Amino acid sequence: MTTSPNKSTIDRNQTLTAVLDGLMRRYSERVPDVKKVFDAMLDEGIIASPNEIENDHIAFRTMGVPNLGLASFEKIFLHYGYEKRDEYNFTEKKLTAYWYSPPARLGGNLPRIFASELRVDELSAEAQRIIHRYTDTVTSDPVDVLNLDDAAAVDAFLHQPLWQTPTLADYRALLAESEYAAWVIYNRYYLNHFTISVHNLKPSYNTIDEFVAFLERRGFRLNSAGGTIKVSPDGDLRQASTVAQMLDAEFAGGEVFRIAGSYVEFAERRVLPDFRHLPTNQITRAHRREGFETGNADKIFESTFTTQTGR
Ligand code: OOG
Ligand code: NI
Repeated sequence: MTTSPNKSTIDRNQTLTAVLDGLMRRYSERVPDVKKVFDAMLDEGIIASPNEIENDHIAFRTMGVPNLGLASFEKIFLHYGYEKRDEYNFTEKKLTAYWYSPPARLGGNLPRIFASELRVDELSAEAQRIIHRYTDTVTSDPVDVLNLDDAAAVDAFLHQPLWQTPTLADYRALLAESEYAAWVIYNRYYLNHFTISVHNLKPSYNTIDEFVAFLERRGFRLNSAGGTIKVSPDGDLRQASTVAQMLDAEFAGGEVFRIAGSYVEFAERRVLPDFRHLPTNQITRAHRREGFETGNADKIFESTFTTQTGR
């Protein structure tokens, strides 16, 4: 008996890698801070090439309506072998999120996925009407007719309009009630952020405090909601993020308005107490704090909110 992977597993690995590369490419084009962070890290001698950076996780936002939302979106990454893990609830923001662990078969160093969904039925009748005006044109789950083994098709799907371009009036009405709703109605499945694993950088930059100090010295504007560094109650997941890039967005009828796009996140996952005796060169992802933290995430969402972008 051989245990070598069958052809379809190899194909899926390649498709997943191509899909992730496509997401990163378009995201880097849209978010100048990505290159600016890489350039600052190169200039400081933290890295010799951006390829050395470990991507801790990527994040997506969805509208919780029939045929869309997490139930539809997650099918893409479950197909490539991601596994659905813990649920997180954000009562005030009316959001549900899950994280997905990457398939171990590729060495286990692929990004985790954090995906969230707006509980549209908890919004005001007016906001629900606005959202449904766009999303009701999606009358069957678009992922069901997508060939998930075709990387180019998946890449196109993730970057295509799922519904009509909103009017500026609708965008503003949503913004007043749910900044998340406004973000998704315009940005859809565009990558919301990627995340630099700070703990795997070289000493003097491998804690979030040191890395944030470096970013601030270099003039990056960081999300201050709940404090610049968000710390989980166990102390082992520490996160910070930039304030979202502003984009000149064209709305239906040609009106242009500056809106929040995507941002960059930084995460330090500390070694779990049981493994702190291990020598550094034996530490892998399995020895570090896993998953996410509701209290941290609640504030990181605000990286795209007017309270941060308008500071
Ligand atoms: C996600 C915010 C939460 C994290 O790492 O906890 C998050 C978002 O802004 O969509 O990224
Ligand atoms: Ni994140």
